[in-house]
Amino acid sequence: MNLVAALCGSVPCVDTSPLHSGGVVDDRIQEVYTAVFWASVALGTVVTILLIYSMLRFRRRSDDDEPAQFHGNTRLEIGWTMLPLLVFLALFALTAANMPFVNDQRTAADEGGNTPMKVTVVGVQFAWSFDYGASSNGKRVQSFGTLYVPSDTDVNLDIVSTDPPCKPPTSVPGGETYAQAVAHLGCGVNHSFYVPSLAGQMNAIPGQVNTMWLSARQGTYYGQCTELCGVGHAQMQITVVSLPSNQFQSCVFGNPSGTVDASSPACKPGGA
Ligand SMILES: [Cu+2]
Repeated sequence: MNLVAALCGSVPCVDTSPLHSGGVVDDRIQEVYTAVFWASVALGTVVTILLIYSMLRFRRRSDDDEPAQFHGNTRLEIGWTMLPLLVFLALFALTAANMPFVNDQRTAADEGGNTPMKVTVVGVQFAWSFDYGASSNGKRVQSFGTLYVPSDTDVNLDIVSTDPPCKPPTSVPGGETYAQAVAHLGCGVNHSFYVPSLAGQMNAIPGQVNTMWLSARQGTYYGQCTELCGVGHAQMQITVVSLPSNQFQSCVFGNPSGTVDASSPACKPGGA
């Protein structure tokens, strides 16, 4: 049982720990964090041992005890400058080398020539909606509160915000993505999309399209808006349901009316 579950007691409670990874982006973030953590533990241990040794070995033993007088030690000084610098540069290089994977949306080149799937995430006071594109009859295919994704599949997310009096558009001008059409409305407040088990957080800012991506192993994951956005901020919870690919297709695109019916068996984990 983890700490969160222990704290919840009899209250319904979910695991949102980034330490319980649900996909490759969080796997990669954890690899970097683990390296930084153990480097910090090793350095902290060495410094603490040296500190305690120096305090005991070189302490003043009586009131008229004069400490040894000396000038700097060049080799020692170069050593204690270079060692932290090298550690710092190594951690910087490790982070910089992994940032493009974590930050940059997937391209066709990453997907063997196929265009990666894209979902537009719209933050409004006080809910999230998810737009999967237009159905064959031109209607936008959207779900509310829950993001459905095919399992182990790279999904690009365009993150936008709009709030009343603006309404998310029902159709999109040619040459624009749905996210750009929402951003062009230019109204709203800041929200932030964060599902810790899957990826880092990304702000939803009026007038702007922010991008991220995730890939989720089969399962259900939970998140929350992390930008205080008004009185209903706490209600802005996020559920991500990762379904086998064919089940995802029938859940999101299987309904002739173009709406995603969260109560249909196709949209339930382990359902039809
Ligand atoms: Cu919010």
